Amino acid sequence: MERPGPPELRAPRTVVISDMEDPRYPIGPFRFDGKADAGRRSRWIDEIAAAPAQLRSAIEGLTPQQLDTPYRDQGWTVRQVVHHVPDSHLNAYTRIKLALTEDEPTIKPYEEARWAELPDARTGPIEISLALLDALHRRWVLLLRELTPADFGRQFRHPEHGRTMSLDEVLALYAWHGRHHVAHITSLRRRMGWN
Ligand code: NI
Repeated sequence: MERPGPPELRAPRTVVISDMEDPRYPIGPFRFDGKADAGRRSRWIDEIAAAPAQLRSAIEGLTPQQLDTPYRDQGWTVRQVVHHVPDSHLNAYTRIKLALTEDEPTIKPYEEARWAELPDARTGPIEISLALLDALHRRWVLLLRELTPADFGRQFRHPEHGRTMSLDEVLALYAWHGRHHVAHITSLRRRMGWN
């Protein structure tokens, strides 16, 4: 994506902006190497368990006007980011339960960008989504901590990706996803000097 600034300082088209400089991916894009063991699963579950408190801490003290500031040019506002996290994790929670109780189910994708434009996500009080995320993650972690290695090998099929995903990959993805969106907010605060 093009960066603002005087023409002479603009990066030529051929220069690739690294993941870490891309405001869309403050902690880098999700990558999964396919490796999972008890230690890694336990760390991913710990990250999921910690996410609601980290999101609370990320928004602490922000004014309504700051909450309605996009975290990047053309991006969601902080408020939309906060509401997006439980929207996404409710879907993930459901997909995991489907994979645990059905044989390689095909899951239902959702249009996350359109969900973020619905009135509750654009203007709703963030406390509702923070409370929703608290309860959801407590329930989710209660389940995840009891799963066996065989359970983590269970899969669902994503109709748009055209492949199956194991619960190991899903776990790693959502551990990343919480940190990813918290970092949108903390990096905005840093850039704006809101700390
Ligand atoms: Ni997301």
